Amino acid sequence: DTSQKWWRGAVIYQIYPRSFQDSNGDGVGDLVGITRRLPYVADLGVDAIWISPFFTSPMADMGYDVSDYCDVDPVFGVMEDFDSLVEKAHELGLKVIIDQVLSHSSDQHPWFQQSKLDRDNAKANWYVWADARPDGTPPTNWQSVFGGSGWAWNPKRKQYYLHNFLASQPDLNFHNPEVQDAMLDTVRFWLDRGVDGFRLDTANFYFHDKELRDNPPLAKGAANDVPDINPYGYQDHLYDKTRPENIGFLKRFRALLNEYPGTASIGEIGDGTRSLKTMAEYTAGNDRLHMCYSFDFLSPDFSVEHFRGCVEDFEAASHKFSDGSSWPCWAFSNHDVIRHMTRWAEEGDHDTIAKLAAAMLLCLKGSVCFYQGEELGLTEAEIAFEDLTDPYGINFWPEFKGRDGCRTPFPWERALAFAGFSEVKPWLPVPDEHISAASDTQIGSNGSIAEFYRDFISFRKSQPTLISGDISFVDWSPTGLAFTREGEGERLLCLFNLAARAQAFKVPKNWVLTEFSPTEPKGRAISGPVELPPHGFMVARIG
Ligand code: TEU
Repeated sequence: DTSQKWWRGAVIYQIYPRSFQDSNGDGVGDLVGITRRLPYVADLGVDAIWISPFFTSPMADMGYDVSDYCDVDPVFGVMEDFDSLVEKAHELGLKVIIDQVLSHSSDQHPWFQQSKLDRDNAKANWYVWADARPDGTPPTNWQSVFGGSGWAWNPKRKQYYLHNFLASQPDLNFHNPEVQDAMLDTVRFWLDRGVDGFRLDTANFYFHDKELRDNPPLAKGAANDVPDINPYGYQDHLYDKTRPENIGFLKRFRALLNEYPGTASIGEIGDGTRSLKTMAEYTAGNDRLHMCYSFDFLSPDFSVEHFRGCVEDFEAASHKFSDGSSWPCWAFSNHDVIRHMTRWAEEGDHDTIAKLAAAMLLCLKGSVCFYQGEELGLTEAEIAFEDLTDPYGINFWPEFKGRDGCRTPFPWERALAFAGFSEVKPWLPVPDEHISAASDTQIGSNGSIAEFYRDFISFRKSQPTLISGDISFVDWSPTGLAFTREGEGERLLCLFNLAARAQAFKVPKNWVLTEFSPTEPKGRAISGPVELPPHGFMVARIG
């Protein structure tokens, strides 16, 4: 049934609930606000929304620290608001994906509150507790992604507990089957409320090495997925994540989803140079995750070599772990990284680069996640130290400024206070340059970035080959990305000029090209070299 495979090739729009739309005048976005803005999202032509966590939370990590997995945090509304959101989304033909943070909870969660009391209470083994080494230091050298040791001391139990992120995000012990069951119960809770899928936060962090072996060092300069100043990046994470036991849990998770036909999952995989391999492995066959997404295209690297290398590595791994049917979900921006318009800022016209990036993402094989505001071409906001809320940024300031700069409120209407996000001063400022890019200045305006997103999304939808056709790269130039998409007796050529100067693509002798760029289908036959303007692109049919 193809309707149940909606996720394969889907365009998913990520909503960061704190910053989408405030409806009750407290300066923080909420579920009612999201529901109000769903028609805008549906009009973009996307298939699904992914909403970052809105569950009960002390918000130490802005909701990625959950203290009740089965309720809505008051700042975002009440359960009925979520039910209305799902109803409205479905009415508009949008699937709803929620963000499950199963790997760790908040330290305020009743499970942890009990677990930390002593070594033999009913929840004593629900988290990862271990004795100090003889000299009192933590049991392993494992680091926290957010800085410092991954272990925190609890004076009452006289033991350390593991936290891969903040100390207030203790790591749940998935070696304990009761924990797995409890987490799957929370998944079922939301399935019963009608959600269509899950984005699984840190899906490769569920298990740790039971023997508590130290991570070996990673060679300096080797690729890592955290800021360079962070010691976390200089370990080879063999033992604190991506453990073999994980697959067993993913299978249990998938079996549960299979009871609810038409649901889907996306695992977030941060695994350094191994991410692409892990993504392919976790989505191989039909009994694990549906899709995975890595940080590879969330990096500052905007080179042909990088894009090509990542896709080729993924495809190779996909053929190793399955018949080539592993499924990626690519993203250029999200709530954790500098917006790609700033990350990839280079010489050239802002709007042209924004459109080039959108076209590239939508021509790749796989599904796609957009992050709210990228359809407006938003850049990273500059946030003063005093306004920072992200502990990750506060820890590493000023070398790393944290994640607030991509989390600022969505600019809706240029003429309204706070761009229509809220009637009061929002939790983070709305930068001036975002106000002038507000959605009301772009929607309906010919040639705008937002209209381009809309056109290209519908173009992609009309071309099944762009969604699931095989991808293979064609040599062009160090700044020219060229690949073909092939399927169902059809072959498309996709060309992207990543350079700020024009360059020509020499069409191989035996190819006859018909240009069919999305916004103005020209249907014109091409002979001789294809001349692409600075940051230009083209999709053509190969005859
Ligand atoms: O992110 C996982 C993760 O590893 C990120 O911390 C990433 O390394 C970093 O942001 C890159 O700059 C997920 C969520 O997306 C993030 O918001 C949470 O803080 C984190 O998990 C902990 O739950």
